[in-house]
Amino acid sequence: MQLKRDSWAEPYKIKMVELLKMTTPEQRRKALQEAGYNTFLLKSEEVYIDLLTDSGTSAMSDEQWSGMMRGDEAYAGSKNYYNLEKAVSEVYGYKYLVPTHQGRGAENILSQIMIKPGDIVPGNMYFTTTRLHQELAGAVFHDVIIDEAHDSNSEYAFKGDVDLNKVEKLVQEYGAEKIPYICVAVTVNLAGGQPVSMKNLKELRAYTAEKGIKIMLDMTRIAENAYFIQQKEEGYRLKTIAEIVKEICSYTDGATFSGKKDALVNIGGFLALNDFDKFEEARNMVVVYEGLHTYGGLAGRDMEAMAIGICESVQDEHMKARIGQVIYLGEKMQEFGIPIVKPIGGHGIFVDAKQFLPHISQDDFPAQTLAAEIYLDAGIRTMERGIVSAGRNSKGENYYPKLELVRFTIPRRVYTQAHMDVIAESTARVYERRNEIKGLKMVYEPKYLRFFQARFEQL
Ligand code: PM9
Repeated sequence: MQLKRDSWAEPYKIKMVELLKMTTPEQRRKALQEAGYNTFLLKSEEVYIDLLTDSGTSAMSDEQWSGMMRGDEAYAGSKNYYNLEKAVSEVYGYKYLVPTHQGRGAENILSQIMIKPGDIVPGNMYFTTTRLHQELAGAVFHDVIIDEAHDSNSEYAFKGDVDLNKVEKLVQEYGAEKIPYICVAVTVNLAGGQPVSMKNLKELRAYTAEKGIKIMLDMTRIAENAYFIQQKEEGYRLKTIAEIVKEICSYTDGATFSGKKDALVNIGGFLALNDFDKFEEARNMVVVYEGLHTYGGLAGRDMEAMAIGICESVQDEHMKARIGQVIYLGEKMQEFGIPIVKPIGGHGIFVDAKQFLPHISQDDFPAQTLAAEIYLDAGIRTMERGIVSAGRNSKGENYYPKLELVRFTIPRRVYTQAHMDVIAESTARVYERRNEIKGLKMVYEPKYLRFFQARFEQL
């Protein structure tokens, strides 16, 4: 079911602009070759519309920029840390805060303080950095998301939900004592920005409380998840995003957060916990990897901007425009017949490369190929979210994810409706010539998180 359409006009006006460079097809072909057909290796200057990620790419508000000027750059006890602590406690309700330079800094610390070698960590679909930190700490990740999440055509409203039967099976097989926590992401990035329902979270809380298993939230895009609950879940239509966000957190024991998404900042993250002993461990560990526990790798000004961004992220009118823009692009693409993940998710449009390029086998990287072709057409940069991102298992074998996607990620408060039109039209042009497109072969593969730095050549 699609969300009801009404105006999503932006609740802000534009005060400053950044000029973009337009390139010729020849320039783009050369740039792509030099980048080894990996959009991560393009120079930003070579890109016209940058949909690589919504991470650290949003536009800050005038309030956030003025907060930057109030940076208290003391080594210890900066007032901006206390402002951030207050925002995290008031907006999310967590008791203890450990700031980190970004999300994966928090994932590293959480994994190290919670996981013992041989443990099992269930999660509602893997995320690249999250799973890697769990594995480096000695755990094996198990996907417990509902089956619908792996089907790009399923219209189920809450494709991020955890399948409790899958969790119960793991408990039966390994024992609850082998499961330090369940990692629940809101929204689920690699499923297409798909939300988790409050009903599912409540059920999971009841189940884990009985078994003595903790729930750790990946709350990187929690406000977007809250918007879908408000719009689609019975009983939440009259609740504010802020109320829903707080309720989600109330069913969990702690969270990792990349402030670079929801919180509208270019850098920043944190680990939040409710258990004092675990907080003590984390607070001690942060000084090894990030910096003192009152800055965690961040400048005072970055903490201030994040504190303000957290409050802006849960404003209803902001979220309505944010998701409204994503839906606008998704509907435009559907008008052109372009196969996308349904329903339209929170932070971008995920084009189904298996359906777009059915003649290219997964071993020839259809999503990587499609991201390269999209760049060639008009200089739009997207990201592969398929077999390259999925990487290899502990035996060195490739994972073969069911979803082979190209993510058109929309930075917050950055692009206009006309940009969305250009993106859809460019993608439609590539769709028209899809039968001429050939796959890629990987010629360089880094050991960790290969999608960032791998290089390819055309077949
Ligand atoms: N997500 C994204 O583009 C950044 C680069 S890809 C690794 O989607 C979730 C759900 C994320 C996420 C980053 C992180 C890590 C954790 N969880 O990038 O370290 O989407 O701040 O956060 C990216 P950091």
